[in-house]
Amino acid sequence: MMAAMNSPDASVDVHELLDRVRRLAADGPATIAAAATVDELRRLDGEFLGKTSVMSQAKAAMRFVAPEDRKSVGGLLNEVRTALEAAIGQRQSAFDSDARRERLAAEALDLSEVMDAAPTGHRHLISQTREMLEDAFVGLGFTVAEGPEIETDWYNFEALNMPEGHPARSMWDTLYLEAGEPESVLLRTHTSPVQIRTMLREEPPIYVVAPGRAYRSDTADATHLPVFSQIEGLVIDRGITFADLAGTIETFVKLLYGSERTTRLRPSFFPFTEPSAEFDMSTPSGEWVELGGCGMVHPNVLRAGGLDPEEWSGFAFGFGLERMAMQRHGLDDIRELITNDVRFLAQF
Ligand code: FA5
Repeated sequence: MMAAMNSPDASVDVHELLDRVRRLAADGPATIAAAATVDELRRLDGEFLGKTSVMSQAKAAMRFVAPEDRKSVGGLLNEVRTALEAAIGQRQSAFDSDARRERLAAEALDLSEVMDAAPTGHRHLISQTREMLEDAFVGLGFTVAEGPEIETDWYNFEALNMPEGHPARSMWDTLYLEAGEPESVLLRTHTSPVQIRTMLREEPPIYVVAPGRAYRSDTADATHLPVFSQIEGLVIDRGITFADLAGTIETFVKLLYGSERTTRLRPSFFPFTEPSAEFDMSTPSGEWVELGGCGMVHPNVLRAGGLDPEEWSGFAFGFGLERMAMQRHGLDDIRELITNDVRFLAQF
């Protein structure tokens, strides 16, 4: 295409220079594409296009090219330069995107380790205690019943042999709800209303436990919470005696706490049981701790539950789950169970 004129400057061999430009045009892009590092690319950039490069020398030698050939020689030089620059640009952007990918990979939060190490959580101690008790009683042939936390006065008091104005109602500091007749709807003060609900729903023989929350306007202290959990037990069958009650309590305490523990019953009073007792459990230090109340189901309660006291007899018990958990784990303040301090809860 072009013919360089003979150079008047013997030191510049334009032909040879253009040959080198052509060789560069042929090999340069592949060499650039093969540059392994940014530094190598920079070096090639200098070598191919820098001040002392063949391309710069060729450009400087344009003055030795015959004027009629300058256009084509100039075109060639432009073409080659453009091709080399494009190759360098391409390689550079490949390096840039590699670097970006690496940086993103380095900055990415690898949560897999954290996830592996993160605790998955577990049931709250009160839930664990409830489930353990349910399992123990199911193992003794009981079923698990439930009742509502919002109750009527009838289920919570009246059907349990505490008619309106009965002084025993003051045993429980009741939280009433503003619904219906004044003082007719309340937060149940114990799980005993489930006794009535179960008798009205099921035919005897009845062997149920009913765990659940109870509410009292008690001020929280080391052994009391205004919202706490109880588990109620009710057995109705023919010929049930106080000895069955004592035996059942002894059995589940040994099941839950170990065979070295024993129980005792102390006379007490509940309007819905007659006779009534409070039951205590022995501790390793030889003391007794109160777990709950119990007794033989009062005839009036059987009647409220639609049963004939001449035909059926039974016993009932109710005790506090938090107190039970405290005993099992040696806790001295019931409030720790509800403050939701993970450091405390994680221990169980
Ligand atoms: C009752 O609630 C009777 N319903 C128990 C019962 C059932 C007797 C069936 C006879 C037949 P009492 O108020 O004593 O009884 O409560 C029983 C247990 O609940 C207590 O022994 C205690 O373990 C727990 N408890 C009572 N009040 C609280 C409270 N404020 N905080 C935590 N636990 C409590």
